[in-house]
Amino acid sequence: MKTEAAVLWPDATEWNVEEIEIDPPKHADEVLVSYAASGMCHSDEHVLTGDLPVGRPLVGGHEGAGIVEEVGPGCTDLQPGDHVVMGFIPACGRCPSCSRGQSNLCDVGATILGGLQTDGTSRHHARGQDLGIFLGLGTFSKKSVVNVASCVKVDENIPLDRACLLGCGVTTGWGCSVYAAEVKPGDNVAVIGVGGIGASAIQGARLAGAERIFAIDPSEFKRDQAKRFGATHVAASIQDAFPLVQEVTWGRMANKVICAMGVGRGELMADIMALCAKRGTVVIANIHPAFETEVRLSMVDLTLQEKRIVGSIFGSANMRYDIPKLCELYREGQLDLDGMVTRTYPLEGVNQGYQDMRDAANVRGVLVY
Ligand code: CXF
Ligand code: ZN
Repeated sequence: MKTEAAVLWPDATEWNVEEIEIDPPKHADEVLVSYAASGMCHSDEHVLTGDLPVGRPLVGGHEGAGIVEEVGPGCTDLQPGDHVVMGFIPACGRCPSCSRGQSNLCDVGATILGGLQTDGTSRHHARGQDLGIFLGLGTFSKKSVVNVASCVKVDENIPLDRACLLGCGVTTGWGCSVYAAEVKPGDNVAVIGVGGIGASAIQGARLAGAERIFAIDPSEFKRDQAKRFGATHVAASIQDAFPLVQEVTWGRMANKVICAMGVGRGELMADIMALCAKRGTVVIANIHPAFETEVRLSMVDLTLQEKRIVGSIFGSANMRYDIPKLCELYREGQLDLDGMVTRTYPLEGVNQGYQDMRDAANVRGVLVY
């Protein structure tokens, strides 16, 4: 069947929206999903810039939600009509990581990252070539064939153009505060970068009972947005944040620091660590350039003050538990997804959406199909 998708071709510097051909689901673990919406996460931009080296041609997008249209032969996990949010890392439920309750590190994720189906073939084609689908999803397409391990069934009453954010940014940010940083009531928390992840980390810190939340972003618009999600203090830079955090916490600094700026830079680490309290935790949720190996860091600071640096992917969350839970928090008015969506675009507006992200005009842009 034919559908429309935003494709990244070799050497291209922007997304090309065009007609592509999709095969039907071939195996019992494959389903055809008609996407309703896709968030525009920074990671797709990292693919475009090469900070995340992923093979091309590639259908972009990995923050989607939609309705199952067709299931593969023998599939019993899902049925046509089911509403699903796509987890950007599949959770097979059987591998050692899933069995241990760490489905964000699922082994199937490694096979799907390259953008093919688990049997190593492709269901997506254009211009006589096979197409990869980013993270096994390709949500910058109106339809896609995906693995059941990537799908989380959700209640039909959650709007899909909001639920899509749970497939990456919101669960990542919320989980960074709640799981990776383990924010406790009364903690002082600093969140660096107020995009989709940062805005959600602020909400997670608020829900976990943080006393003060410092949001750090050079954009005035984003600093203003941060306040609506629960930030108590704002600063335009890490350097500006230092005296502020120092003064407000009587020199004790932030118990938890969450790095959520679009692209991390190793040379900033020493200044980031200076924001962190004794026995505090710095969570690295953002992407650094794939080949960066150098970091400016005082190692003695780690020993003498017992500071910790923790990496986190997908907020260290378990999507089959956390995505339905976040749907409930949204329904109960405790998680603000509506405020996260600054602007929606049609699929053809994908390049405009990313330009708006570069211009810091979006907390999150969403493509609505
Ligand atoms: C990223 C993390 C690195 C691999 C690609 C996806 N996370 C979400 O945007
Ligand atoms: Zn993402």
